[in-house]
Amino acid sequence: PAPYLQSYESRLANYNNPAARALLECIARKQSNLCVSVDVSTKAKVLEVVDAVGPSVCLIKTHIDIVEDFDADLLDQLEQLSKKHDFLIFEDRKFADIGNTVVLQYSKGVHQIASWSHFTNAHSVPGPGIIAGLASVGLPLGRGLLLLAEMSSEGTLAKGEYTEATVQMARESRGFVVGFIAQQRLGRADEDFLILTPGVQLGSAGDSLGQQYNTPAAVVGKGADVIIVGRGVYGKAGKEAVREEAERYKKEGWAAYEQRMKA
Ligand code: BMP
Repeated sequence: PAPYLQSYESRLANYNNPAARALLECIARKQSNLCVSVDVSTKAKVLEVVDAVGPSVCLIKTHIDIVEDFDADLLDQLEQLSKKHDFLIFEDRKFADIGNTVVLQYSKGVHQIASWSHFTNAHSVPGPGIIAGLASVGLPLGRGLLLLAEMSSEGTLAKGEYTEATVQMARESRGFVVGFIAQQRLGRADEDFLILTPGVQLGSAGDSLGQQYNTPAAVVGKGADVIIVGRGVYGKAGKEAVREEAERYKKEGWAAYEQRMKA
């Protein structure tokens, strides 16, 4: 069968990148293909949500630039929580500039993303120089890159030839580019890329600003290896409700994976 129809453990053989390997191992160990997107804007709230969902996730996705009271202590505490609960970290930075600029944005500034985030992502629109730039910083640190090949939002231009060209760019940098942010399996049947899919929620079709949702079962059925859920989890009121919701998505995501393996 195609690589993506095999178990997460067996797919380890297809990856040299340390971040991709650590993610596959974590998914298998925790039986979780859930990534929670923690899109909240204070340090206390970030840490509360991460502590609540930590046991249920393989990956925490951040938008670190929305945290009003960001400081280095937040990064220390995030790292402690990642050890306590056993998950990896993905800063959803969506780099989109020339190679020289993204080198600086990835390694310097207030956030120093490369120093703490196992994964980050980039748009392919500038061309391969963006990958070369990010790789020059990230590869020595064992980081992994995801390319935005598709988006979940209504009217996205990331489709068709753009998506295909993005897959081709990934093929040419396989040591660092480990997969895609996408809505479905991409690449040839004999290729193995990690597919991380946002726009996932149970019981909502979308929001008022163009977001479009599918269920965990639907996206895993189309090839998602990791489901990314934001408001569907952190949007619940209270730490206990957030914890319960994360467990619910974890179970849904894993059941869908087991279903896919049977196909
Ligand atoms: P929510 O589940 O609350 O709609 O959040 C989705 C998250 O995934 C947001 O952080 C958003 O930035 C991100 N995202 C997305 O929704 N669609 C994409 O195509 C790519 C993304 O990174």
